Parts: sequence; structure tokens; C-alpha cells
Amino acid sequence: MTVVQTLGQFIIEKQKDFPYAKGELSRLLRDIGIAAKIVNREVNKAGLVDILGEIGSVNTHGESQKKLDVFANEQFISALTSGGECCIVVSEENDDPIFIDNEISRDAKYIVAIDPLDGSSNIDVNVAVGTIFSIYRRKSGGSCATIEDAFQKGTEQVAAGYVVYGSSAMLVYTTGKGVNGFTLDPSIGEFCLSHPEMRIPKDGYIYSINEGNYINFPDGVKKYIKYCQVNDPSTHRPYSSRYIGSMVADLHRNIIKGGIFIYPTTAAAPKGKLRLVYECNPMAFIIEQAGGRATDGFERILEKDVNSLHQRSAIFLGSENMVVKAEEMMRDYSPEVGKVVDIKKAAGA
Ligand code: P6P
Repeated sequence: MTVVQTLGQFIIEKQKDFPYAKGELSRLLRDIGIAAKIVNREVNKAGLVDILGEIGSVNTHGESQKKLDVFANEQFISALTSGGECCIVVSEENDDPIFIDNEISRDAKYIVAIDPLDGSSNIDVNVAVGTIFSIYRRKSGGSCATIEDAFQKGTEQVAAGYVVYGSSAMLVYTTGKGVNGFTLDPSIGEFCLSHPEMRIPKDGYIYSINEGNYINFPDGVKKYIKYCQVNDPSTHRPYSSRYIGSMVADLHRNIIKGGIFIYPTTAAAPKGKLRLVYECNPMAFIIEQAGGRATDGFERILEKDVNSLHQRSAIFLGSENMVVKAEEMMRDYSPEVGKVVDIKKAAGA
């Protein structure tokens, strides 16, 4: 008889990996899991209730907000506010960080950065969407958390994860000791361990990029795409092009099958489109913990300075050998892009 292990049981069992842990991180992860189940319930019936479409407002990035974006944001913020373990929430949907200052959060030790519903433009066409979260420990002393607590590099993350609301709902997370995946069993309303110790293959044969932007890609990216398309069966090329337009779904497939996801700089997004704090950093942490690689084409994502909570970054992440190959192309054909990275880093920009 197979013994089902729920997310809650797994978190408590793994708590012993952290000798000084008193259960706060465990409770925080469980709070996130509960909010994810509520969001999943609404995502699953989105076509049946008046929760599709836009609400006529835009978020901090000028992107139109969908009703489910706002619903998901409210659910995660509510769970984090009432859970008592989180002192600051940085959300894609909120211009400014939310400082949680209530009686039960008095001694809260954690900061959570979150993209509550990534890929929400796909909701109305019934394509998989996701939630991405990143967790840091508070560094400041004193009685209250400070804004500096939210500006920590990706290397400082204590945990990161995503939820993919697809053919099934899955929660995948790491606390720096490997990556584990849990599938929601609706019959018992629990996330159950289904993908223990996830590893991304060193080599893959899938490349994920929006080739509609080809004309505006850096030359190194163009060269890499052409490399992927060469007819060379001995190296499994041409690779398959798979791009869902939902980072969580693309990345989840690539972790399981192997592959590379690239969102480089484009004319419309000269600094990249994806946000460093609540999209690139958590995904980079997960990919590295699964044995993959994550850079901006030149610099390790987790080492990038955080100068703005909504700053964007180019991202190349997935199977290690594929990312290395793409970086070679960037170095050989788009060195100027790397120099911009160096100059900005030197200037602390
Ligand atoms: P494009 C969704 O809006 C998102 O943030 C990611 O989930 C996705 O990978 C990317 O943007 C898609 O962007 O420009 O290709 O539509």
C-alpha cells in the first residue's frame, strides 16, 4: 500500500533539517499552501463565475489587472497577514511593499516576495497559470522590519517555490536542500508528495522563447536559436520549440523533461521583461537546487544586486549544458550586453 505524504507532514518531517527552526518557516509554507488551494479552486471554475476578464485597473507595470490577479493577490496577502510569520510582503500587484504590523506578527521573521498569478493573460483561454514565491529571513534588528529587509540578493533566499494551476495543481518548493513537488488531491484537499527530489537533466532538447521578438533579440540569442534549429540528429537537433507564455508552466515542463527558457532583452523590454525579485530569483533558486543553471546570459541571477523591488532582468535558465551553450553565444556575439551588465553593477545601478 503506498503511503501518501501530505505537504504538511513533509514540511514537519524536513523541519529537523534546520536544527534551530522552531516551526515558523514550516507554518509559513503551510499558510502559502492553504492560499494556493483557495486560488486553485477559483482558477478551476473561472469560466463559470464572474471572475474572468479585466477589472479596468493596471498594476505598477502598467499591465491590465485581471479579476483573478486581484483575487489571488488578496488570498495570499490575507494568508500571510493572518499566519503571523511574515513581516513584509512584496507583490507584483502592489506598487509598495506591505508591512504587516499586527499583534500575531509581532515577532515575524520572514519576508515573502510573490507573483500571485503569473501568466494571468492565459486565464481567459484556459491555459496553465501559476504562483511564484520567494522567502527571506529578516536581517534588521529592532522591533520592526525595515525596507532594507526586502532588498536582499537571491542568494539570501531561505525558500522558494511555485504553484502551477494546470491539468492538476502542483506545488514545487525548495528550502535549499533539493526540490520536491506535491500534487493536489482534490478528494482530500491536500497537496501530496508526487515528485520527490526533482532534478533537471543536464542536457535537454526543448527551447522556450517568444520567437515573435526575434528581430529585436541580441545577436547571441539569434545565434543560439539557429543553433537549436540545426539538423544534426547526433545532438538531438533540431530541438523542439515549446512556449506556453506562462513562465511557471514552461519552467515546470523543462525541469521534468529538460530544456532552456529564455526571456532576453527585447525592444519592448530593454532590461528584460521578467521581474528579478518575485519571478527570476525564486525560479533561479529552484532550478539551481534541481541541478540546473540560471543567469542573465552573463551573470548568475542569484548574485544580481536588487536596486528596485520591481526591477526586471533578462533570464536564461534550465538544463545546465543548454544554458552554458547559450551563454557562449552571448559572449561571442553580444558581448556589449554583458558590458552593460558589468557597468550597471559597477555603478550600483
Ligand atoms: P510574452 C506572463 O505575462 C509572463 O510574465 C511570464 O509568465 C511569461 O513567460 C512571459 O510573461 C510571456 O511574455 O512577452 O512572451 O507574452
